[in-house]
Amino acid sequence: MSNYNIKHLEEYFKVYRKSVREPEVFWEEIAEEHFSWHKKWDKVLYWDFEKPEIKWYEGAKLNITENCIDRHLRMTGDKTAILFEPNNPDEGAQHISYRQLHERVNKFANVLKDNGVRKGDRVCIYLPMIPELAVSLLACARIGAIHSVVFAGFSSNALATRINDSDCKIVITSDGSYRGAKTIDLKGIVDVALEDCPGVHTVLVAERIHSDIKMKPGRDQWLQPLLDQASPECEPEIMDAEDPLFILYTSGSTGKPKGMVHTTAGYMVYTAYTFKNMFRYEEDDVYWCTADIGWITGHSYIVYGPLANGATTLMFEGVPSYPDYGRFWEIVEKHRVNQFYTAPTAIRALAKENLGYVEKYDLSSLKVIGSVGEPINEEAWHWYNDNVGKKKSPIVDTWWQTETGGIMISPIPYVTPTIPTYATLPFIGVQPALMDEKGEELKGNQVEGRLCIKYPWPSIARTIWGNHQRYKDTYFSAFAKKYFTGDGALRDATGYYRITGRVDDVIIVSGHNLGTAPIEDAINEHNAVAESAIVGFPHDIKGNALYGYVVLKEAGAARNPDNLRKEINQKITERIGPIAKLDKIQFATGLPKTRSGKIMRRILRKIAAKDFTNLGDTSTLLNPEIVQEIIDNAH
Ligand code: 7RM
Repeated sequence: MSNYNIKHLEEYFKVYRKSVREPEVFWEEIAEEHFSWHKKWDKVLYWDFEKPEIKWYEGAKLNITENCIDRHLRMTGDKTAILFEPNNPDEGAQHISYRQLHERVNKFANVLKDNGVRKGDRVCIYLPMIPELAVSLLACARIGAIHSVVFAGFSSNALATRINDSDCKIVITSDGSYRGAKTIDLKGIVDVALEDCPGVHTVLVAERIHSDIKMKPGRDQWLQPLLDQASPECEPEIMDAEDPLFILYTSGSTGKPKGMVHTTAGYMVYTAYTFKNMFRYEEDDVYWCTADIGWITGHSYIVYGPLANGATTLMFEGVPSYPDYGRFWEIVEKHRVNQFYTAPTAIRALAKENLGYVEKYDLSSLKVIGSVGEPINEEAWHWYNDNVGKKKSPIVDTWWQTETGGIMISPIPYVTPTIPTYATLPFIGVQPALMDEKGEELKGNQVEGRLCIKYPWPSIARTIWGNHQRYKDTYFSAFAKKYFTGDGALRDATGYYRITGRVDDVIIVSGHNLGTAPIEDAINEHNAVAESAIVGFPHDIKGNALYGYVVLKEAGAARNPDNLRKEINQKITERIGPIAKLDKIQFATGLPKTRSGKIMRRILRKIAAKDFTNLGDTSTLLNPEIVQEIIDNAH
């Protein structure tokens, strides 16, 4: 037996040891017993972290949508697969059964085929959190097309970059989206993006807000009439285990976003297995992850992981503050939600509001509550534990990344004792290592270093789309034969892990990863700007906020500084999106630089955090005098 469902701490340790001693035996049993295959693998694992190259279940044949949909039809075809809760509560929820999902996915898949999409083609999806979003991912997977979802909060510029990088010929979008009391003109954003995307020949448009949009003849088509005419049968394309399933972009510390490539079999096995264990999902549970499907959390733990387990997964279109700050809890009560998975930034935002918004609702259905996206601070952890979990539902603080595909370090609820701010123990099959600056592994407990993983797990991203060298440089070069996460972590006396945060130039703002370089590029596009540097500083809701130091070409240009600040943020909104706007902008006559010309961000970070002591050795700077000027003008 494969221990698919871990129930005790001793069992966890036993299975963990097995997964480390005999990883291939272990992952073979999991794959064999819990999924359907057209053909089994020839080899469970091939790996080489130096090349790097990783293959799981090589030779196996499958289609992930058969595992996520078809195989549930006979026993639980009428069970709700997707429970859609719209932005406006008065619109009423939609229950989409597995049978209905099957039909909708097949029809959508046929529409894609009719529009020339073939196995291996890339399809860009730019949709709000409506059922078509989940359906479109699965429709791509049905026919072996590679989906590339772009979060619908990104700007036209960011969208165009992603469309072109993966050479998408087709874009799926909607007329617009609802966001609380506002609407957003998604189709307008797509239209602007496509001015720079000559390769796109087709745009399929879902109708959501019934706005008056322009349809470009020969390129744009309304989705619904095509779906109405499509056949509800679509034979799944039989895929190889290592065929790409999707591309998802994530920001790096430098350069353009990285298109992380996830493949089929390993991703399926790992997301399904982690979903089952991290949320202790049982037959009739209603599971809700508040993330957007535009991020990896939504891919793995709204769509693929839950559906592979035949779960009911709730999809929420709206925001936590609309119609009021009680919305999350109203939804939990209304649908008797059993597992609730959200981000620390949402917890902190809600903790600021009146407790009455939480107390008003019956949250007794909750069994497990989760956190993801950034370190959860102690205060937020306690608020969540006391007011949402009522000190009885364990908090699963799940650490993982776009690149890891699934949860890597996390408590298993009702199994692993939790401590605030600790992600606790590695999941089955995950072998973490903490490294010192010299590249030596820190053995034993009570150590702190850079977090690496020394052995492959099934859902590790296999490459960066179109740039394998960058994949190697970013993840496999800092430490020999190890995957480097970019995070720091400590291991306490009992072997528990606590993630301390990024050690590179990625800043996590409200749970969104932002690279400093693209933001600086956007600022530097402003005519008045000579150069700039972005750092993060602590913010009580967002976790981190952005602080920009901006050097102007002519000092006098800051005569109307507030206006200039607005223009700079406008540039950022255009190039990246509103999530990357700066909270503070300080104009400076120069930036502290090393003799080799590198900006000393360490100093700028301290100043932004109002920590003016211990700025470290500034004598090696090219321009040490600038530091005092920057301190004097700091906000
Ligand atoms: C799932 C996701 C990845 C980065 C990662 C960390 C940070 C995520 C936690 C966390 C502390 C956590 N993917 N991070 N979860 N830090 N505790 N539980 O967020 O690619 O968007 O971000 O997020 O820095 O490297 S992601």
